Amino acid sequence: MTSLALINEFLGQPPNASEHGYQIDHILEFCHWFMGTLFIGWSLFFIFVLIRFRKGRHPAADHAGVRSGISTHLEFSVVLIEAVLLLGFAIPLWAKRVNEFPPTKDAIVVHAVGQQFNWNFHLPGPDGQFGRRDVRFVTNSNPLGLDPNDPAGKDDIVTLGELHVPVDRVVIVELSSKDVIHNFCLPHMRIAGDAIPGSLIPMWFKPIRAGSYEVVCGQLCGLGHYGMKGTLVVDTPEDYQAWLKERAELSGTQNAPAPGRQPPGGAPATEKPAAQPENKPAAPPTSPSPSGE
Ligand SMILES: [Cu+2]
Repeated sequence: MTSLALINEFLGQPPNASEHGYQIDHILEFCHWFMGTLFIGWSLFFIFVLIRFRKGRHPAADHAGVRSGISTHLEFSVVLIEAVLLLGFAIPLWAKRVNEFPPTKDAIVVHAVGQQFNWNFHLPGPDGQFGRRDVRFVTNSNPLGLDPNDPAGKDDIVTLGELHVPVDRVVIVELSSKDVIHNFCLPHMRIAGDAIPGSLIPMWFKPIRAGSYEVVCGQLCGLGHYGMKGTLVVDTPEDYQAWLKERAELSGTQNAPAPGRQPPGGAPATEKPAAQPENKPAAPPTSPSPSGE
């Protein structure tokens, strides 16, 4: 399926790194070829009509119009192809993404919280339980408002701008936002989802290639939107365990670890400033974290 990358590549689509991505690429590729063919076909037809029905040849209008059925057949074929694309490919693929979530016990579950203009990531730590979050506890050093009195949150891992996941494991990202609507977009994983204040919106993907990938905000969210980028590092299982261990040790020494540290064995990532703008969210940041994952 990688040989499909012709128009996609030409239009700047980055190489796919997720399990389901080739299906998205397949539809994009087909749609681009189909639309290109239609564009050329209709353009040629338009030019033909301009010449064929010019005033010099037809001084008086012909009110009977077209007598052949070719155009009807052509238009019906276009409608048919579009219906097959929509009903046969696009809707089933979408339904699969949103309805058929893999079981959380086999997945890496992560919370991604958008804020102007950064991505925060919250991992449950060794106990597998997300600590409670409350807007009352939000400070510069505790950007997600982790409750210091909740034992489940003691080992939680919070990072700014950089998320590590292991390769070949399903990742479920639960999205929310501290201020305005953002969009958590992973172009290489062919997936994106809105991050909305007060909501917890899940999305999932399975990375199949280790490497360092861009996380962007896909929703115009303010003046600094252009800079709202992060890094998704897809590690080998060994590197991932080493990173988890390092972060767990860090979270044992401080409640919310300073962001932007270079992980061992991780791919290079942009250093993010530790200081964040003081953000008093207008809405509660998220609903309480779901437990038991
Ligand atoms: Cu944003």
